[in-house]
Amino acid sequence: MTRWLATFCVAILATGSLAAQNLLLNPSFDSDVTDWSAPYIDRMDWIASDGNPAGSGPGCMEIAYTNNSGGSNGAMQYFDVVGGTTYQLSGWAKVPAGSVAWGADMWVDYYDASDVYLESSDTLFMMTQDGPWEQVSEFTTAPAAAVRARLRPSVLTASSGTDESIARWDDLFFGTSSAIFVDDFESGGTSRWTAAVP
Ligand SMILES: [Ca+2]
Repeated sequence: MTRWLATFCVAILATGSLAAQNLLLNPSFDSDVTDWSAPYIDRMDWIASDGNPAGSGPGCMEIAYTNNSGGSNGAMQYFDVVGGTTYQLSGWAKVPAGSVAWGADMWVDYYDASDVYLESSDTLFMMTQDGPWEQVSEFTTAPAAAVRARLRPSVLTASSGTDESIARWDDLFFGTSSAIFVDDFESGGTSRWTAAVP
């Protein structure tokens, strides 16, 4: 066992191949919101300092939408994916003071080689207004025909009215997760782990 573990650790150090690759550009918003677009919301702004929830620089993205309907809308970024692959998406979100939003949610839309829409995956997060940063994490599997995806970090708007529903996002990740450790304990469960000696 000791020899196996030592060999394994050397292999990791030698290759670094277990590091997860983030398919997103500018996922940490440390200096701006470059590489993200927001054609369907009222504004997308860079906030210089609102803590650093996951260890990146303090900059984050703020999105706002005023056509409140209880639905969601947000910023977006396109990138290539491999059909049939299971990806992990994660990020940190909050609803800042002054926002009427119910929360935040993250959408992934998949497209085929002809740029035809295939399907979406939605992850919904209810959050406390003027609350702390909260980490969100989910898995999603690209349809077999998918070659491209669109990630949409969004704000879940209030049910009605035209006050700003605002959410902030930071430290986004979309990519293949670690080949070995697929449970970061976000669910509160420990079912993937064992304390017994094999
Ligand atoms: Ca940041």
